Amino acid sequence: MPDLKVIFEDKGLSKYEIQEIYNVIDINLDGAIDRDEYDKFYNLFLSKFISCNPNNNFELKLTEAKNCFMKESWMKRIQKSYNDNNATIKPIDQIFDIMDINKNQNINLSEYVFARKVSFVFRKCT
Ligand SMILES: [Ca+2]
Ligand SMILES: [Ca+2]
Repeated sequence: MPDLKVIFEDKGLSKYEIQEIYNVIDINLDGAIDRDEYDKFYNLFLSKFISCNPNNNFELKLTEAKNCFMKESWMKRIQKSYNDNNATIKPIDQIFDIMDINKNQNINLSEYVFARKVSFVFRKCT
């Protein structure tokens, strides 16, 4: 199994961001990442993030996020409601801005995982 801490540090994530990601991966909260936890994280988060990020620098620029998210059914639904109402603002720009917590015009893995986690929690509330 890859040493995620080393990989994440190499990709420029801070200790705090790495810890936040670990808290998501470590489902049983025993402080260690086992193969099952890693596989779940990979399938739910990492594989998607990597596929959105062809140059593998672990940061999605707006154009990369657009190319990726606009293919998703959830994004198409949001876009359709804006189109139906002749809105001039672009929802992808707003979503990108919300996901880009530190406003550096890139979405890193930590920001991506946080947004996915929050959207999942809200979906469970409804
Ligand atoms: Ca664990
Ligand atoms: Ca950012």
